[in-house]
Formats: sequence, C-alpha cells, structure tokens
Amino acid sequence: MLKQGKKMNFISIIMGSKSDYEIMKHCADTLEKFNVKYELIISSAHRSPSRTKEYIKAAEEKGAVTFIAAAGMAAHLAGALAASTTKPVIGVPMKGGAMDGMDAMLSTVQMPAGMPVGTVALGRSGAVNAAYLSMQILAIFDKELAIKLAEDRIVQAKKVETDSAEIEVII
Ligand code: RP5
Repeated sequence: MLKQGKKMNFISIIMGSKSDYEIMKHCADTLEKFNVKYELIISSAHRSPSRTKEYIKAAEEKGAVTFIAAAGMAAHLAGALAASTTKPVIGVPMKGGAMDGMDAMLSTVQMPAGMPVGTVALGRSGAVNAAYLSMQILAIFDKELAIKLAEDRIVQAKKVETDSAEIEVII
C-alpha cells in the first residue's frame, strides 16, 4: 500500500521502468524550476498493474491534478491511467527497443474516443513539455504560476535573440 499524506495540488509522474528515469528527470527538474510539487514513482501497467491502480486512487485522493505517464515499447501505462481517472493524463513515449520509440508513440497516441491521453514528443522534449503542459493546466487557477510561465516565455524569446547575436550573419 502506498503512503497517504495531506491533500494538496501536485503533479504525478509515473514511469514504466527505472530505465525511463534518465529522460524523465528532465520533467521533474522542470517542475522543480517552477517550484511545483510533484510525486515521481515507477509503476508498470504490465509488470505491476495492481500497484499502478492503487497508486492512481491514492494520488487522486491526495490531490494529483494531472498524471504524466512515461513508457516505452508497448507503452500501455498512459492508457491504463486514462482508464482509471478523469484527471488529465499526459503520455510521454520513450525511445528505445527495436523500433526506437515509434511503437511507444503510436501506443500512447492512439487512444479510443472518450479516453484521452495528451501525447507529447518522444524523449527529452516530451519530458519537459509534459511538465509545462501540466503547469499550464495548474496555472488556470494559479495566478502566480501563470505569471511565472508568462515570464518564462519572455526569457525563451530573449535567448533566441542572444543565441542569434553570437553567430548571426546579416547583410
Ligand atoms: C516499458 O518498457 C518501460 O516504460 C521502458 O520504457 C521499457 C523497457 O523497460 P525495461 O526493460 O528497461 O525495464 O514498459
């Protein structure tokens, strides 16, 4: 049985395997950068289905706002989460295996009508964007976070300019 704490708003990150952590660490790091609370666990839809189901219930009761599911290969995790919760589920397909992520991407994105999984990109970009997308959902009711996200966009735009200034050639 997983531990239960006080009710609070947080993002839940679930990975199918420890081998997904190297990429999903970028998701956790992004949430930390914005001071957003999260949980991160390993639980597999195939290898530990009961643990996965129990965790979703416990996390929902504690106040999980979105679930981020990272899995590779047959990638059933995001779909299994979507079947068990009406909270937004964001799927991050993992690279690797014989098809290097194409299998995971199709498994994650091809959900039947009425069971949505918001699927982000393969690999690091997907891991980071899963965090951003979750924060954007949180920010609908969190003005402070909305301001931080807006400021981050300005920083990103400025970086494009400074990067360009270092190497640009303009006639
Ligand atoms: C998936 O299978 C996991 O999410 C992982 O991406 C992939 C391979 O898992 P390991 O064999 O490395 O544990 O379920």
